[in-house]
Amino acid sequence: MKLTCAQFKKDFLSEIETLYSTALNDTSTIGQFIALGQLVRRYNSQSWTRTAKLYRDQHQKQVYYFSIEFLPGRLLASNLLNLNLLDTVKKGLKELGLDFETISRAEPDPALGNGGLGRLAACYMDAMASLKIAGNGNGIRYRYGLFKQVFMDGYQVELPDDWLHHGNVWETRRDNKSCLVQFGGNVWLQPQPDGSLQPQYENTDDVLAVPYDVGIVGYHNDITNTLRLWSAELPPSASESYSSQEQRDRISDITKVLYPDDSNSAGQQLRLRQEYFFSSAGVQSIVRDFCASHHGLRNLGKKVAIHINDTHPTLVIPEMMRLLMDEHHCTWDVAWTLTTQVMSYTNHTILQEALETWPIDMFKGLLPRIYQIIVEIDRRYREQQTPIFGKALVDQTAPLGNGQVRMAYLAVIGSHSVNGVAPLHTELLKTDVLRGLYQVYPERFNNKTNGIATRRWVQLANQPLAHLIDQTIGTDWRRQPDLLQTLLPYQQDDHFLHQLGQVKQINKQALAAYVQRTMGIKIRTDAIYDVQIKRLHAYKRQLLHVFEILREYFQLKDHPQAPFVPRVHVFGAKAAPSYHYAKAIIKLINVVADLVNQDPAIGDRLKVVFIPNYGVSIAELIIPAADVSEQISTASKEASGTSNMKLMANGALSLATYDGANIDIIQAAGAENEYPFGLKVDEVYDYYHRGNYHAADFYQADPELKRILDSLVDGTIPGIPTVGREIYDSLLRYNDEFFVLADYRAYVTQQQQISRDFQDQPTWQQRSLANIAASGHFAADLAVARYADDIWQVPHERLN
Ligand code: Z16
Repeated sequence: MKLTCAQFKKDFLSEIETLYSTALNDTSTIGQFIALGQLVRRYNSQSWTRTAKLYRDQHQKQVYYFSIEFLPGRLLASNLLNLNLLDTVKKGLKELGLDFETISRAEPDPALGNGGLGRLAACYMDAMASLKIAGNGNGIRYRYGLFKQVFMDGYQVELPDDWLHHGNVWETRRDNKSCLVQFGGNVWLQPQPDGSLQPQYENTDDVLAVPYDVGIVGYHNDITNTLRLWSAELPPSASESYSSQEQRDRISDITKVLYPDDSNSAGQQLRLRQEYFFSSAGVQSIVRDFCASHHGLRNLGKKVAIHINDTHPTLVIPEMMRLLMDEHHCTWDVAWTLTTQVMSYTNHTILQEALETWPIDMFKGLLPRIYQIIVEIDRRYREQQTPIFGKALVDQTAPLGNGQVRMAYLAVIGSHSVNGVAPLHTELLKTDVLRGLYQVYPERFNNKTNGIATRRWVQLANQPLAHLIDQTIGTDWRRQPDLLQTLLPYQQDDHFLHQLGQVKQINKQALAAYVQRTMGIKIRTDAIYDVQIKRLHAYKRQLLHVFEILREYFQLKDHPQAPFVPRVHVFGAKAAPSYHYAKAIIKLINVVADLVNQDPAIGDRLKVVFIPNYGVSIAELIIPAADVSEQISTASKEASGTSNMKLMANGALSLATYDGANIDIIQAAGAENEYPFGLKVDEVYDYYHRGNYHAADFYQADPELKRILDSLVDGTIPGIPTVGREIYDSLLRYNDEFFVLADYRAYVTQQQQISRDFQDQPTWQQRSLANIAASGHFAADLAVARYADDIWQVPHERLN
C-alpha cells in the first residue's frame, strides 16, 4: 500500500493518543508495539474485507489447512514487509526518536507449535496468501504456548508461556461464528417415519468453540487470508448447569496449553479432546459457510478442500460424515464420496511412537457418535477390500485394530491424497509404515517436499544478505525465489564473494552481541559457527555433535601448540518435559559447555553456547550467522527437516546425513558444496534386518571414540555421575539405537575437512553462494503451488 512517512508519523502519534491519552515519551515499549500493531491492522483492514468478498464473488474453491500447531513467529515486521510498508515505518519511527527493532522485539512470539510441523503450517499460510489461494488456517488458540525454557544448574526447567498477557493485537474474536462441540454422553439411533435413523443424545458435555481470526497478509498483492484459532468456553445458555468450578475448568482446560511433545504421541484423553474440538468446530463452520453461499452440497468437493496436517485433525473425516448425514440427511454413500473428495492428508513421520492410536475404550466414551461412524467406516472397508486383498492385509490396515483407533489409517482411507514431505520419506511410507495401504490405494500416494518462507527467513531475518542480493541481481527474487539461481555466476566475482563474507560477519556480530548480553559468553566472529538448532531428540543425534566438541577439546588439551581453527558450537533445543533421555543430553551439553568455556587453556579458540528458549525469534538471529548446518539424524528418521533449508538459504554449508530433505539439498547445491556423511537408509535397514549391529565393536576399534565415551563416566567431565552413566549405557549396554557410534568416524572426518576448508575463505564463500543460489528450490511458494495443482486443485497466481 501507499503511505508517506509524514502520514505514518501522524497516524502513529494519533494512535498513541487514542490508546493512552499521553505523550509518546510517556509510553512503554510494549505500549508502542500495541499502538503500531493496531495501526498496521487498520491499514490492512479493508484488504481483509475485500479478500473475503473477492473469494465469495469469484466462488473460489477454499482450502482449509487443519493443524493442531501454527508457529507464525512475530507478525509486525512480516506484515509490514508484505504490505510494502517496512521502510516507511522504520524511517518514520526513527524520525520520532524510536527504534523499530526495539519495538518489534516487544511483540510476544506466539509459540503455538513444537517445531517443524507447526512452523511448516505457518510458512504455508504465508505462501497461500502470497499465491492468492483462498487459504484458511484452522487450529487452536492455546492460552499458553510451548513452555519457556530456562536452565538451572544445566538442567532444563519449564516455565509457562503467558503469551496473551498483554492481549494479541492481531486477533479478532468473532462471537457470531461460534459453534457448539459435543463430548461424551449417550447416543442412540432413533428410527424416523421415513425409515432413516436419527441420532439422539443425552447427558452430553457441550463446549462453546469461539473463533479468533488472524489476518495473513500476502506479499505485495492486497490479499489477506484468515487463520482461525478456536478457544473453548462455557456455552452461555448452559451457564447454570455448569455450576461447579471443576466443570468450568474441564472446559477451559481444552485450549489451555499446547502439548509439548514433538514426534511423540502423549496419548492423553485431554489431547483427544483438543483434536476433536478444533476438528469439529472447523468442519461445522466450513459447512455452515458453504451452505450460506448457496452452493448445493453436491458441489462440496468442487468448492472445498480440507487438508489434514499430520493425524491430529483426522477426526474431520468422521465429523464431516456426521454433519452430512445427521444434519444434512445425506446417505452414507453420498456423504462418503463428498468426504473423500474433500480430504487430503500429510504424514510427517515414520517414527512408531509418533503414530497416533487411541484406545477404543477411551475413544467411545468421549466421542460416541464419532465412534459409531468409524465402526461403519471400518466395516465397509473390510467388506470392500477383503475379497480383493485378503483378510491378513485388511486386518493389518483397517481403522480399528488391537483395541485401538488407528488415526493414520483412518486418514488414508478417508482422503483422496496422502503425501510425505521429502522423496525418501514418501518412499518409506510406501515400503514401510503405510505399506499395506499403499497396496490398496497406490494412486493416493504422492510426495510434496517441504518448503520455507523465504520472505521471513531471508528477506526479514537476513537483511544484509537480502540487500546484497538486490544489488547483484535486482529485486525480482523477492517474488520468485527460484531466481536466486542467477546468483551462481557470481561465484567467479571476487568482490561479490568478499561482500558475502562481510554479510556473514555482520550477522555473526549480531549473534555474538546477543550471546554476550544474555549469557555473558564472549565469542569470536572469525570462528566457524557450527550450528545445530532443532528439538532435542535421540534420533537427531545432538550427542554426535557433543562427541565432536569433546574431540576438539581433547585435541586442544593434548596439543595446545598445534594449529586449531577456532569454532563456536551453537545449540538451540527444547526437550519434551517427559523425555528423560533428551533432558540428560541437555544437561550433558551444558556441562560440556561450562567445562570448555571456563578452561583457560582453551581460551577463545573453542566455545560452546547453548542458547536457552529456542524458538522462531531466536532462530531468526542464529540462522543468518551460521557457517555450518548440522543435519545429522540417523538415516530414515527425519521425515524432511526444514532448518536444513533455512540454513542453506542463509549460506551455511550442510554437514548432513543422507536423510529427509538433506538428500535433495545435497543434490540441488551439489555434493561438493556440502559435507555429506554416514550410513545410508539401506545400511541402517540392513542392520535392523540382520540384527548384526554391535555398538561395542566401534568403541573397541577406535581409541579416540573410546576415550570420549569413557569421559562420560570416568570423571573427566565433572558433575554428571548419573547423566553420564545413562548416556554411556544407552550406547554400550543398550546397543546405541540410533547408530551414533557407527557414524562417528565419518562425521569426524568431515568436521576435520571443514576446519581445513574454512581457512580458504574465497572458496568457502563460493560454496556458501552455491547453497544460497540453490535454495529457491525449497521455497514454500513452490511447494504450496504443487499442493494447489496436484492435491487441492485450486487456481493460484503464477510466481511472477
Ligand atoms: C513434527 O514437528 C514433525 C513430525 C511429527 O510427526 C510431529 C511434529 Cl510436532 C516434523 C518432522 O520431524 C520433520 O522432519 C519435518 O520437517 C517437519 O515435521 C515438517 O514436515
